[in-house]
Amino acid sequence: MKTLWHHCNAATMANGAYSSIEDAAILTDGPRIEWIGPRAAAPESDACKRVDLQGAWVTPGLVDCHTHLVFGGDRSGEFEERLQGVSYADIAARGGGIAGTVRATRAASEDALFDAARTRALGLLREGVTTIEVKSGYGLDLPSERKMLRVARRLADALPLTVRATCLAAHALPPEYAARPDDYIGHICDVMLPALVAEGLVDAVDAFCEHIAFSPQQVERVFRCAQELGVPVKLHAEQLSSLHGATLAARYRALSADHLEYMTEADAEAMAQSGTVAVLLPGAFYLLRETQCPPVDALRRQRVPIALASDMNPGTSPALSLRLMLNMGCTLFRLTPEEALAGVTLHAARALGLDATHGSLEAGKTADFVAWRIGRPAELSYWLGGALPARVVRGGEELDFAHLNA
Ligand code: DI6
Ligand code: FE
Repeated sequence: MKTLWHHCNAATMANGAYSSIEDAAILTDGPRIEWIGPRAAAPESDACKRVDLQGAWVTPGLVDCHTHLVFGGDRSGEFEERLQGVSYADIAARGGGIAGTVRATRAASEDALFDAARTRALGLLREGVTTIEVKSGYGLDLPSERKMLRVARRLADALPLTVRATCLAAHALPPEYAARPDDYIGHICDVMLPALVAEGLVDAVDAFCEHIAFSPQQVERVFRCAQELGVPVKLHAEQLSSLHGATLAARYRALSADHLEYMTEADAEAMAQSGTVAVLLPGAFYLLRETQCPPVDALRRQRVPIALASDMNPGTSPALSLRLMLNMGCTLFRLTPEEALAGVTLHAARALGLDATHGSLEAGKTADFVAWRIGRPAELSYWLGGALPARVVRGGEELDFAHLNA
Protein backbone atom coordinates (compact mmCIF):
# COMPACT_ATOMS: atom_id res chain seq x y z
CA MET A 1 0.00 0.00 0.00
CA LYS A 2 1.41 3.37 -1.02
CA THR A 3 0.89 6.52 1.03
CA LEU A 4 1.60 10.11 0.07
CA TRP A 5 2.43 12.16 3.16
CA HIS A 6 2.04 15.79 2.14
CA HIS A 7 1.65 19.36 3.42
CA CYS A 8 4.92 19.26 5.34
CA ASN A 9 8.52 20.46 5.39
CA ALA A 10 11.27 17.87 5.66
CA ALA A 11 14.64 17.97 7.43
CA THR A 12 15.97 15.13 5.31
CA MET A 13 19.65 14.76 6.32
CA ALA A 14 20.15 13.55 2.75
CA ASN A 15 23.63 13.31 1.21
CA GLY A 16 25.56 13.12 4.45
CA ALA A 17 24.64 16.34 6.24
CA TYR A 18 21.76 18.44 7.54
CA SER A 19 19.53 19.42 4.61
CA SER A 20 15.88 20.32 4.19
CA ILE A 21 13.04 20.65 1.68
CA GLU A 22 10.21 23.13 2.25
CA ASP A 23 6.71 22.22 1.06
CA ALA A 24 7.73 18.59 0.70
CA ALA A 25 5.96 15.29 0.17
CA ILE A 26 6.99 11.74 0.99
CA LEU A 27 5.75 8.68 -0.87
CA THR A 28 6.02 5.47 1.08
CA ASP A 29 5.48 1.96 -0.24
CA GLY A 30 4.91 -0.35 2.72
CA PRO A 31 7.87 0.03 5.08
CA ARG A 32 10.12 1.96 2.63
CA ILE A 33 10.39 5.49 1.32
CA GLU A 34 9.83 5.31 -2.43
CA TRP A 35 10.21 8.99 -3.18
CA ILE A 36 10.76 12.28 -1.33
CA GLY A 37 10.97 15.78 -2.80
CA PRO A 38 9.11 19.05 -3.37
CA ARG A 39 5.34 18.51 -3.31
CA ALA A 40 4.94 20.04 -6.76
CA ALA A 41 7.03 17.19 -8.19
CA ALA A 42 5.30 14.39 -6.28
CA PRO A 43 4.31 11.36 -8.33
CA GLU A 44 0.50 11.33 -8.25
CA SER A 45 -1.44 8.12 -8.26
CA ASP A 46 -5.09 7.40 -7.50
CA ALA A 47 -4.08 4.17 -5.77
CA CYS A 48 -2.35 6.19 -3.04
CA LYS A 49 -3.66 6.89 0.42
CA ARG A 50 -3.02 10.57 1.24
CA VAL A 51 -2.13 11.90 4.68
CA ASP A 52 -2.20 15.65 5.38
CA LEU A 53 0.59 16.48 7.87
CA GLN A 54 -0.84 19.98 8.43
CA GLY A 55 2.36 21.92 7.89
CA ALA A 56 4.49 19.82 10.25
CA TRP A 57 8.28 19.56 10.08
CA VAL A 58 9.28 15.97 9.33
CA THR A 59 12.57 14.54 10.58
CA PRO A 60 13.96 11.03 10.37
CA GLY A 61 12.95 8.87 13.33
CA LEU A 62 15.37 9.73 16.12
CA VAL A 63 18.14 7.27 16.98
CA ASP A 64 19.48 6.91 20.55
CA CYS A 65 22.79 5.22 19.75
CA HIS A 66 24.18 4.77 23.30
CA THR A 67 21.98 3.55 26.15
CA HIS A 68 22.28 1.26 29.15
CA LEU A 69 18.49 0.97 29.18
CA VAL A 70 18.32 -2.45 30.88
CA PHE A 71 19.24 -2.47 34.58
CA GLY A 72 17.90 -3.41 37.98
CA GLY A 73 17.13 -0.90 40.73
CA ASP A 74 18.09 2.75 40.63
CA ARG A 75 20.78 4.92 42.25
CA SER A 76 18.78 7.92 43.43
CA GLY A 77 20.16 7.37 46.94
CA GLU A 78 23.70 7.78 45.63
CA PHE A 79 22.57 10.86 43.74
CA GLU A 80 21.51 12.38 47.09
CA GLU A 81 24.82 11.40 48.69
CA ARG A 82 26.82 12.91 45.85
CA LEU A 83 24.92 16.16 46.33
CA GLN A 84 26.16 16.10 49.93
CA GLY A 85 29.74 15.86 48.65
CA VAL A 86 30.42 12.11 48.74
CA SER A 87 32.48 11.31 45.63
CA TYR A 88 31.69 8.78 42.90
CA ALA A 89 35.01 7.07 43.75
CA ASP A 90 34.13 6.80 47.48
CA ILE A 91 30.77 5.28 46.62
CA ALA A 92 32.44 2.81 44.25
CA ALA A 93 35.09 1.93 46.88
CA ARG A 94 32.48 0.83 49.39
CA GLY A 95 30.77 -1.41 46.82
CA GLY A 96 28.20 1.03 45.43
CA GLY A 97 28.19 2.57 41.98
CA ILE A 98 28.27 0.15 39.07
CA ALA A 99 28.72 -2.79 41.51
CA GLY A 100 25.43 -1.89 43.17
CA THR A 101 23.61 -1.97 39.84
CA VAL A 102 25.31 -5.28 39.02
CA ARG A 103 23.90 -6.81 42.24
CA ALA A 104 20.41 -5.46 41.51
CA THR A 105 20.54 -6.61 37.88
CA ARG A 106 21.76 -10.10 38.74
CA ALA A 107 18.99 -10.43 41.35
CA ALA A 108 16.21 -9.26 39.02
CA SER A 109 14.22 -11.71 36.90
CA GLU A 110 14.32 -11.32 33.13
CA ASP A 111 10.65 -10.31 33.18
CA ALA A 112 11.22 -7.63 35.81
CA LEU A 113 14.12 -6.20 33.81
CA PHE A 114 11.99 -6.32 30.69
CA ASP A 115 9.04 -4.48 32.28
CA ALA A 116 11.24 -1.64 33.56
CA ALA A 117 13.14 -1.38 30.26
CA ARG A 118 9.91 -1.42 28.24
CA THR A 119 8.57 1.57 30.19
CA ARG A 120 11.75 3.54 29.53
CA ALA A 121 11.81 2.54 25.85
CA LEU A 122 8.17 3.52 25.43
CA GLY A 123 9.00 6.98 26.80
CA LEU A 124 11.67 7.35 24.13
CA LEU A 125 9.31 6.13 21.41
CA ARG A 126 6.71 8.71 22.43
CA GLU A 127 9.21 11.49 21.83
CA GLY A 128 10.04 10.20 18.36
CA VAL A 129 12.90 7.75 18.96
CA THR A 130 12.39 4.80 16.60
CA THR A 131 15.83 3.16 16.93
CA ILE A 132 17.84 2.52 20.09
CA GLU A 133 21.02 0.78 21.10
CA VAL A 134 20.93 -1.21 24.34
CA LYS A 135 24.09 -2.32 26.12
CA SER A 136 24.61 -5.15 28.55
CA GLY A 137 27.32 -4.60 31.17
CA TYR A 138 25.49 -4.84 34.49
CA GLY A 139 25.55 -8.65 34.51
CA LEU A 140 29.29 -9.32 34.16
CA ASP A 141 28.79 -13.08 34.13
CA LEU A 142 27.49 -15.22 31.30
CA PRO A 143 23.94 -15.88 32.56
CA SER A 144 23.35 -12.27 33.61
CA GLU A 145 24.81 -10.72 30.44
CA ARG A 146 22.66 -13.16 28.46
CA LYS A 147 19.61 -12.11 30.47
CA MET A 148 20.23 -8.43 29.67
CA LEU A 149 20.78 -9.06 25.95
CA ARG A 150 17.66 -11.21 25.75
CA VAL A 151 15.69 -8.30 27.22
CA ALA A 152 17.12 -6.09 24.46
CA ARG A 153 15.89 -8.58 21.83
CA ARG A 154 12.47 -8.82 23.49
CA LEU A 155 12.06 -5.02 23.39
CA ALA A 156 12.28 -5.17 19.60
CA ASP A 157 9.51 -7.79 19.53
CA ALA A 158 7.27 -5.95 22.00
CA LEU A 159 7.52 -2.38 20.66
CA PRO A 160 7.63 -0.81 17.19
CA LEU A 161 11.29 -0.02 17.73
CA THR A 162 14.54 -1.07 16.06
CA VAL A 163 16.96 -2.28 18.74
CA ARG A 164 20.70 -2.97 18.40
CA ALA A 165 22.16 -5.04 21.23
CA THR A 166 25.74 -4.36 22.34
CA CYS A 167 27.71 -6.65 24.64
CA LEU A 168 29.53 -4.54 27.23
CA ALA A 169 30.85 -7.38 29.39
CA ALA A 170 34.09 -5.34 29.72
CA HIS A 171 32.30 -2.56 31.64
CA ALA A 172 33.64 -3.22 35.14
CA LEU A 173 35.39 -5.94 37.09
CA PRO A 174 32.91 -8.37 38.68
CA PRO A 175 33.53 -9.30 42.35
CA GLU A 176 34.45 -12.88 41.38
CA TYR A 177 37.49 -11.51 39.55
CA ALA A 178 38.56 -8.86 42.09
CA ALA A 179 42.20 -7.88 41.42
CA ARG A 180 42.31 -10.32 38.46
CA PRO A 181 41.28 -8.13 35.50
CA ASP A 182 43.32 -10.10 32.95
CA ASP A 183 41.60 -13.31 33.99
CA TYR A 184 38.21 -11.66 33.54
CA ILE A 185 39.21 -10.42 30.06
CA GLY A 186 40.26 -14.00 29.28
CA HIS A 187 36.84 -15.24 30.44
CA ILE A 188 35.10 -12.67 28.23
CA CYS A 189 37.13 -13.73 25.19
CA ASP A 190 37.13 -17.49 25.78
CA VAL A 191 33.63 -18.04 27.14
CA MET A 192 31.22 -15.12 27.18
CA LEU A 193 31.57 -13.54 23.74
CA PRO A 194 31.72 -16.81 21.77
CA ALA A 195 28.57 -18.07 23.53
CA LEU A 196 26.57 -14.83 23.27
CA VAL A 197 27.53 -14.27 19.62
CA ALA A 198 26.60 -17.87 18.77
CA GLU A 199 23.22 -17.31 20.39
CA GLY A 200 22.62 -14.35 18.07
CA LEU A 201 22.40 -11.86 20.93
CA VAL A 202 25.21 -9.50 19.94
CA ASP A 203 25.23 -6.82 17.22
CA ALA A 204 28.35 -5.04 18.51
CA VAL A 205 30.97 -5.31 21.27
CA ASP A 206 31.83 -2.40 23.56
CA ALA A 207 34.27 -1.87 26.45
CA PHE A 208 35.07 0.82 29.02
CA CYS A 209 38.65 2.02 28.50
CA GLU A 210 39.58 4.03 31.58
CA HIS A 211 41.96 3.87 34.54
CA ILE A 212 38.99 2.87 36.74
CA ALA A 213 37.96 0.16 34.25
CA PHE A 214 40.11 -1.59 31.59
CA SER A 215 43.46 -0.65 30.04
CA PRO A 216 43.98 -0.19 26.29
CA GLN A 217 45.85 -3.53 26.24
CA GLN A 218 42.92 -5.32 27.87
CA VAL A 219 40.44 -3.60 25.54
CA GLU A 220 42.54 -4.67 22.57
CA ARG A 221 42.20 -8.33 23.58
CA VAL A 222 38.42 -7.91 23.59
CA PHE A 223 38.53 -6.15 20.19
CA ARG A 224 40.65 -8.91 18.67
CA CYS A 225 38.19 -11.49 19.91
CA ALA A 226 35.24 -9.52 18.50
CA GLN A 227 37.04 -9.21 15.18
CA GLU A 228 37.59 -12.97 15.05
CA LEU A 229 33.91 -13.47 15.74
CA GLY A 230 33.01 -11.01 12.97
CA VAL A 231 31.29 -8.48 15.25
CA PRO A 232 31.93 -4.70 15.00
CA VAL A 233 33.28 -2.81 18.01
CA LYS A 234 32.74 0.51 19.77
CA LEU A 235 34.33 2.02 22.87
CA HIS A 236 33.73 4.17 25.96
CA ALA A 237 36.87 6.29 25.58
CA GLU A 238 38.51 9.39 27.05
CA GLN A 239 35.63 10.08 29.47
CA LEU A 240 37.76 10.83 32.53
CA SER A 241 41.32 10.81 31.18
CA SER A 242 43.30 10.51 27.95
CA LEU A 243 44.35 6.91 27.26
CA HIS A 244 43.97 7.22 23.46
CA GLY A 245 41.24 4.62 23.44
CA ALA A 246 39.71 6.54 20.55
CA THR A 247 42.82 5.88 18.44
CA LEU A 248 42.74 2.22 19.45
CA ALA A 249 39.07 2.07 18.47
CA ALA A 250 39.91 3.64 15.10
CA ARG A 251 42.58 0.99 14.49
CA TYR A 252 39.84 -1.64 14.85
CA ARG A 253 37.52 0.34 12.53
CA ALA A 254 35.12 0.87 15.41
CA LEU A 255 31.62 2.05 14.60
CA SER A 256 31.99 4.72 17.29
CA ALA A 257 34.06 6.05 20.16
CA ASP A 258 31.88 7.55 22.88
CA HIS A 259 32.23 10.29 25.58
CA LEU A 260 35.59 11.74 24.35
CA GLU A 261 35.93 14.71 26.73
CA TYR A 262 39.71 14.13 27.02
CA MET A 263 40.44 13.13 23.42
CA THR A 264 43.24 14.80 21.43
CA GLU A 265 43.39 16.14 17.89
CA ALA A 266 45.48 13.08 16.93
CA ASP A 267 42.65 10.83 18.18
CA ALA A 268 40.24 12.82 16.01
CA GLU A 269 42.50 12.38 12.99
CA ALA A 270 42.62 8.63 13.51
CA MET A 271 38.83 8.48 13.85
CA ALA A 272 38.36 10.50 10.66
CA GLN A 273 40.53 8.05 8.75
CA SER A 274 38.61 5.00 9.95
CA GLY A 275 35.15 6.59 9.64
CA THR A 276 34.53 6.13 13.36
CA VAL A 277 31.66 8.26 14.70
CA ALA A 278 32.21 10.49 17.77
CA VAL A 279 29.27 9.93 20.13
CA LEU A 280 28.96 12.80 22.63
CA LEU A 281 27.03 12.21 25.85
CA PRO A 282 26.05 15.50 27.49
CA GLY A 283 23.90 13.78 30.15
CA ALA A 284 26.93 12.15 31.83
CA PHE A 285 28.97 15.34 31.40
CA TYR A 286 26.22 17.28 33.17
CA LEU A 287 25.55 14.83 35.99
CA LEU A 288 29.24 14.45 36.83
CA ARG A 289 29.61 18.25 36.72
CA GLU A 290 32.48 17.71 34.28
CA THR A 291 34.17 20.89 33.08
CA GLN A 292 36.33 19.53 30.25
CA CYS A 293 34.25 19.71 27.05
CA PRO A 294 34.83 17.27 24.20
CA PRO A 295 36.92 19.04 21.51
CA VAL A 296 34.10 19.80 19.11
CA ASP A 297 36.24 22.14 16.99
CA ALA A 298 38.85 19.42 16.44
CA LEU A 299 36.10 16.98 15.46
CA ARG A 300 34.70 19.52 13.00
CA ARG A 301 38.16 20.26 11.59
CA GLN A 302 38.87 16.59 11.06
CA ARG A 303 35.35 16.01 9.68
CA VAL A 304 34.53 13.31 12.21
CA PRO A 305 30.77 12.68 12.21
CA ILE A 306 29.32 13.78 15.56
CA ALA A 307 26.42 11.90 17.16
CA LEU A 308 24.58 12.69 20.40
CA ALA A 309 23.03 10.11 22.70
CA SER A 310 21.42 9.80 26.13
CA ASP A 311 23.86 7.30 27.75
CA MET A 312 20.75 6.45 29.79
CA ASN A 313 22.14 4.62 32.83
CA PRO A 314 21.32 4.63 36.53
CA GLY A 315 24.64 6.12 37.66
CA THR A 316 25.95 8.94 35.53
CA SER A 317 23.08 9.74 33.16
CA PRO A 318 19.56 8.85 34.29
CA ALA A 319 18.35 10.60 31.14
CA LEU A 320 14.93 9.48 30.01
CA SER A 321 14.81 11.93 27.09
CA LEU A 322 16.91 12.12 23.92
CA ARG A 323 15.35 15.46 23.01
CA LEU A 324 16.72 16.95 26.22
CA MET A 325 20.17 15.84 24.98
CA LEU A 326 19.66 18.00 21.87
CA ASN A 327 19.40 21.05 24.09
CA MET A 328 22.31 19.97 26.27
CA GLY A 329 24.50 19.22 23.23
CA CYS A 330 23.92 22.79 22.06
CA THR A 331 24.08 24.53 25.42
CA LEU A 332 26.98 22.59 26.97
CA PHE A 333 29.03 21.60 23.89
CA ARG A 334 28.10 24.50 21.56
CA LEU A 335 26.79 22.28 18.78
CA THR A 336 24.47 24.09 16.40
CA PRO A 337 20.85 22.86 16.40
CA GLU A 338 21.48 21.51 12.88
CA GLU A 339 24.52 19.56 14.08
CA ALA A 340 22.56 18.29 17.08
CA LEU A 341 19.69 17.07 14.90
CA ALA A 342 22.10 15.34 12.49
CA GLY A 343 23.68 13.86 15.64
CA VAL A 344 20.50 12.06 16.71
CA THR A 345 19.58 10.92 13.19
CA LEU A 346 22.15 10.56 10.43
CA HIS A 347 25.32 10.11 12.49
CA ALA A 348 23.63 8.12 15.25
CA ALA A 349 22.43 5.60 12.65
CA ARG A 350 25.99 5.32 11.37
CA ALA A 351 27.26 4.76 14.93
CA LEU A 352 25.05 1.64 14.92
CA GLY A 353 26.08 0.48 11.45
CA LEU A 354 22.56 1.25 10.21
CA ASP A 355 23.43 4.09 7.84
CA ALA A 356 22.32 2.17 4.72
CA THR A 357 18.74 1.96 5.98
CA HIS A 358 18.16 4.54 8.73
CA GLY A 359 18.99 8.07 9.82
CA SER A 360 17.87 10.11 6.79
CA LEU A 361 14.82 10.60 4.60
CA GLU A 362 15.87 9.25 1.22
CA ALA A 363 14.34 6.98 -1.39
CA GLY A 364 15.05 3.36 -0.51
CA LYS A 365 15.45 3.91 3.22
CA THR A 366 13.12 2.69 5.95
CA ALA A 367 10.04 4.90 6.40
CA ASP A 368 10.77 5.88 10.01
CA PHE A 369 9.93 9.54 10.54
CA VAL A 370 8.41 12.04 12.95
CA ALA A 371 6.07 14.89 12.02
CA TRP A 372 6.55 17.66 14.59
CA ARG A 373 4.11 20.52 15.08
CA ILE A 374 6.85 23.17 15.21
CA GLY A 375 7.69 26.23 13.12
CA ARG A 376 11.44 25.60 12.74
CA PRO A 377 13.68 22.52 13.23
CA ALA A 378 15.80 24.47 15.75
CA GLU A 379 12.85 24.23 18.16
CA LEU A 380 13.75 20.57 18.69
CA SER A 381 16.94 21.74 20.39
CA TYR A 382 15.47 24.88 21.90
CA TRP A 383 12.68 23.61 24.15
CA LEU A 384 14.02 22.12 27.37
CA GLY A 385 12.33 18.78 27.81
CA GLY A 386 8.56 18.44 27.90
CA ALA A 387 6.50 16.76 25.23
CA LEU A 388 6.30 18.28 21.75
CA PRO A 389 3.24 17.30 19.74
CA ALA A 390 4.40 14.77 17.19
CA ARG A 391 3.12 11.99 14.98
CA VAL A 392 5.48 9.05 14.80
CA VAL A 393 5.66 6.85 11.69
CA ARG A 394 7.62 3.62 11.89
CA GLY A 395 8.09 1.36 8.90
CA GLY A 396 5.44 3.35 6.99
CA GLU A 397 2.77 3.00 9.71
CA GLU A 398 1.66 5.79 12.01
CA LEU A 399 1.89 4.69 15.64
CA ASP A 400 -1.20 4.74 17.80
CA PHE A 401 0.04 5.45 21.31
CA ALA A 402 -3.37 4.78 22.83
CA HIS A 403 -2.68 1.11 22.06
CA LEU A 404 0.88 1.14 23.39
CA ASN A 405 0.26 1.79 27.03
CA ALA A 406 2.86 1.24 29.72
N1 DI6 B 1 30.52 5.27 31.49
C1 DI6 B 1 29.48 5.80 32.11
O1 DI6 B 1 29.22 6.97 32.19
C2 DI6 B 1 28.66 4.70 32.62
N2 DI6 B 1 29.37 3.56 32.20
C3 DI6 B 1 30.44 3.94 31.56
O2 DI6 B 1 31.22 3.14 31.08
C4 DI6 B 1 28.47 4.71 34.10
C5 DI6 B 1 27.65 3.53 34.50
C6 DI6 B 1 27.20 3.57 35.94
O3 DI6 B 1 27.68 4.36 36.76
O4 DI6 B 1 26.32 2.74 36.23
FE1 FE C 1 27.78 4.53 28.58
